[in-house]
Amino acid sequence: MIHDSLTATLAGIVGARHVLTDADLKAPFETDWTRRYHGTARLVVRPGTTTEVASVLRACTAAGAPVVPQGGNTGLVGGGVPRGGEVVLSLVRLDGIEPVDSRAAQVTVGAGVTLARLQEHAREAGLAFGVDLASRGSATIGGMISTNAGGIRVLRYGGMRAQVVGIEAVLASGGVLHRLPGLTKDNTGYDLPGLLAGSEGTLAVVTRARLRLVPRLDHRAVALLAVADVAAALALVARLRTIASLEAVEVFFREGIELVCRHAGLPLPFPADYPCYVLAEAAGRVDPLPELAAALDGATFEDSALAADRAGRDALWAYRERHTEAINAEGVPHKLDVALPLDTLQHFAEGVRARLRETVPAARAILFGHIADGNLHVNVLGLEPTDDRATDAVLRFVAELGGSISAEHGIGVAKTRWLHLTRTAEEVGAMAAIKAALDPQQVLNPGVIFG
Ligand code: 2HG
Ligand code: ZN
Repeated sequence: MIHDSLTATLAGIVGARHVLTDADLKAPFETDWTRRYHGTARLVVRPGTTTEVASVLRACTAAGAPVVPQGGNTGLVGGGVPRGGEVVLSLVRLDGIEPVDSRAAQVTVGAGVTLARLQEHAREAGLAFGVDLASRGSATIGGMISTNAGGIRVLRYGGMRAQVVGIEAVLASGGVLHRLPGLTKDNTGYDLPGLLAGSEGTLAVVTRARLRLVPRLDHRAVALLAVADVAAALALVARLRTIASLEAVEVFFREGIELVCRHAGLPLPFPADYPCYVLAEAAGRVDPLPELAAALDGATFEDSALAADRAGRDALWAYRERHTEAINAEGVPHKLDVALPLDTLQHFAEGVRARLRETVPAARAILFGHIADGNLHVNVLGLEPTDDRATDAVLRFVAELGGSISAEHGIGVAKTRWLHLTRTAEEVGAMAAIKAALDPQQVLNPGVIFG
């Protein structure tokens, strides 16, 4: 129902059926995946072209209406859902995908293309995309760039920023930044695609991207290893780093695997249970299993399982990838996504549980993550959504150890209060100056990163 002049203007731009004002229709865009963050949107607008995005932003800026850009709504820090009264700008209709440029090993895709679709598109061309993560079916490329998503292959290919060769993005003014030529070498001033990657929708709205592709590696092998603790897991990481085919090394713990098994109805992988588990994947043009097995030969671990066939690999990955959904099924989690220097990781993994016990005895912590990147996901259950004591205790501990309060999920609205712990006043000031220059009226994602 068209009830105000902004609604009418936007309907004129994108068509009335792409402006959602009914509560039922807006609802899926208003709550994040964890259910912790939600707010009522003034309306949801779904443009279908870059020109429409530009017109929408121009209209919202003219009306002084704040805008929350949204991709697949798989973010975990509240940065993609309204806080209350904003326009939600959904990019999912920008789902065009161009043919793969095989000579350059690049492809240009719309912001609304899902990761799974991009992966399939690259695969058909004999190539692959370097980033992979569990929410591949819903996460969109625009959102992944805006949050500089990481995932399970960062150790081999880097995060999302490293895949971006060019970008098309719209400023709050409606101006379009168009850098899509796919030039591998382009040293002409500031790296705007690099700046927009990880800016969490606060500087511009990504509409299209030119992405780097990598060779498709069809032969894969996965090892699941039970170990005594994080120190033992890191000793395995050191061995695994010596093989060229290494693609992922993940970690999880007893309480996480028990929860996953209960939730998903899976058997425990080994006859006994263990404090800590490492999952490693190798991928190559020839079977990497011998190389993976050789790297582990003589290593210290309690038990192991290897799989090279698809079903076996998927079965081992399920223990890791189903953590997020299993935790969500237990309650509304407080999600902390931290990075630590590797030589502090053992101390952190032990100490964080002790700190939580002291600060909030009711809290239940489940840790897992990307061990080779020093990236642990600390999920805390058993707290009211507004209870920040666990977040405060954990993030202060991270800062003491020289880590980062967000490795890959971003600051969103969830971590703004703690940004100063690991970014200096000069750094935050420089970021705020860039924000003020590109979005002087604070239209784009207000409240995100800076609070
Ligand atoms: C993952 O690594 C994602 O699976 C989600 O980053 C982490 O649920 C989480 O905390
Ligand atoms: Zn992760």
